[in-house]
Amino acid sequence: MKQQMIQLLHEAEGFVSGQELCDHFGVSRTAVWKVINQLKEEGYIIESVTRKGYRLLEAPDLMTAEEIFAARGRNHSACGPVSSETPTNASSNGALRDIAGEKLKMGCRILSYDTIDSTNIRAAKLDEEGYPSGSLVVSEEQTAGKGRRGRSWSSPSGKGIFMSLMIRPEINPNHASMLTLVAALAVSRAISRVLGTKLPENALAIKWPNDIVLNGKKIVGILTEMNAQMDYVNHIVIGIGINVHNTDFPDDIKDTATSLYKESGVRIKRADLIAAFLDEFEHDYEIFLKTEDLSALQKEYNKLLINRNRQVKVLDPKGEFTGIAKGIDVTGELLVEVEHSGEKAGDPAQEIEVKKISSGEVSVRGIYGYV
Ligand code: BT5
Repeated sequence: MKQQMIQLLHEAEGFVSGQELCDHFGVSRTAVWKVINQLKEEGYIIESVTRKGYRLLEAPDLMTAEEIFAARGRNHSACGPVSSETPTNASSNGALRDIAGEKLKMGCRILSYDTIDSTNIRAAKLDEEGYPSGSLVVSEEQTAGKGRRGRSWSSPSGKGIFMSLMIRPEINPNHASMLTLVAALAVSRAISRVLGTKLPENALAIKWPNDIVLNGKKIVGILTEMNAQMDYVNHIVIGIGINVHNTDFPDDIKDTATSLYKESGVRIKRADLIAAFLDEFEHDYEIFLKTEDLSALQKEYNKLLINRNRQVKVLDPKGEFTGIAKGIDVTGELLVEVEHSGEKAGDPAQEIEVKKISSGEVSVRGIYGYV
């Protein structure tokens, strides 16, 4: 009843009468009043006026299923029903896979935690528990937030968005790493949508392959993990960490990390950003599934690419080298132009080799500073 009450209050244009709520839920006025009080305790600001009823003035900054669905409802009427924590379809045998042309429902189930080790670890279990593709895990805090290759992700309580989306795409496992780039694009668009003109123009950029930077500092990290056989994807988890309200950071990242609040001065509602991400990702994922490459998204990604036409250092285990990053190709590999001098000094015949960098093996650093 609480969940539906939140939904009703969000959807109402003005007041909802006490009688309407009693009739809707088939309960007494006292029962309605009790739930309203419970919501007030959780931070909802609800006005109650005799003979008019109840009106939601402000919802708290919670990342619950109710708040995320309410936020989606405001800009995306085609969103599915309010989620429950209970899986409805106990199938992990491939019957429920994401196929191009079918209606995809990202965020169709939302599991929301106060604290968790890592949302990626939890989301990886959803498949065998029978949750549908598109289920989302969110947490206020992570005690063991993961970065790539054993690194960690700073995840203090209430400061950020820590979320993981479990999907079952019907794609070749070799194409899965491109989904990190699809997600990066969707997060960038979602941030632009929510903060709009509050951000300076061109302040938001992508550092290939998985960081989003704002004014040259990292605000988003993405960790995509796959469970697959040689030719078959069981499931993929896309984990996204976004620094939202942070005002300070641990020493080791204080020079390279920032938050949406620090850069814009605006305190957004995290549910709004999650809702915008789900809309954007649903859209781009559908496009990606059609071709299993980035042909339709490459241009937009390259526009946002901070490394583009800049000198980068490629930390390849086979040997470091520097070159000029030119952008991604349709498979998401970064094209880096490397200049080879001619045999003799002063030889004008310089050769330019274009190396393709795939995200699994190497990392790319700017020559000066973090980006
Ligand atoms: C990433 O790794 O950037 C991927 C981070 C993914 C985090 C999300 S949160 C939800 C989901 N659940 C998880 O357990 N993980 C995902 P990588 O490119 O390896 O970057 C990690 C590095 O970024 C660290 O070694 C630090 O230097 C830096 N870092 C750590 N926390 C940060 C933060 N909050 N903001 C900016 N930089 C950070």
